[in-house]
Amino acid sequence: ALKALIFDCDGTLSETEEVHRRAFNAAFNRFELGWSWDPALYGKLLEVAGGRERIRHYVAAYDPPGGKAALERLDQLHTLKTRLYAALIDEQTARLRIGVERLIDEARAKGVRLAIATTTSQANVEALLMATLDVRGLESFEVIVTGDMVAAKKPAPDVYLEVLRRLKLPASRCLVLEDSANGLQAATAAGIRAVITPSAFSRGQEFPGAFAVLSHLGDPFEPYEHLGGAGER
Ligand code: XBP
Ligand code: MG
Repeated sequence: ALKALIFDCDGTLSETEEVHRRAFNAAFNRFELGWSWDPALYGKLLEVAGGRERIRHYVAAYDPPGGKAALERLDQLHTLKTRLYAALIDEQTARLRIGVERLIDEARAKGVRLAIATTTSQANVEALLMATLDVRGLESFEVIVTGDMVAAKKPAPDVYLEVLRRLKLPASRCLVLEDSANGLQAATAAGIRAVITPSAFSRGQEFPGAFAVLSHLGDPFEPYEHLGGAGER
């Protein structure tokens, strides 16, 4: 039987990638870099997981002005981005994606264990859980493994393997919920089945080998076709 659900954070629990994008731009602004990542560019940059890694990749691939100086202050730049992200999460009243809260509550009621495997930091996960579910959010997830706890970030399987190790469960007893091709690759490499709910930034991607691809985790719509199409949406 299914023993645990393992959630990705960004894009899966909530549409946080847009908040990350704004936090990156605000940090670039404060550092007077004159850089701005528009949604189209950010969609491409998301191929590289991890904020620091993403900035490094941007400098290497796009050679923007001030790139070298920015890399010398990469830690400060990314720390500021994390602070700005937390502030945005708090003030913008972040919301969980459709069906997420119900799934968390139903899993807990049935004794299915809950974990998070993410590239982002513990501080960012906690900011989101507190802003959306308050203490219940923090209490619901038994294990939270973040990118800085392991050697390699997604699409490497490390975060998922570490979650399995901490839960003391085999991959076959778990199900992953992910939003991106990178995340799917990580889960698959760890041997865990993954249900994909594409997010605003990953909607165009392909998800080879996904257990299922659903537009969201909400309740299935009960069709009323046999009653003449009433209730269609
Ligand atoms: C999410 C990410 C993260 C965030 C930025 O990947 O790629 O890097 O965009 O987070 P996933 P940090 O949802 O697959 O875990 O700046 O905190 O690294
Ligand atoms: Mg994600």
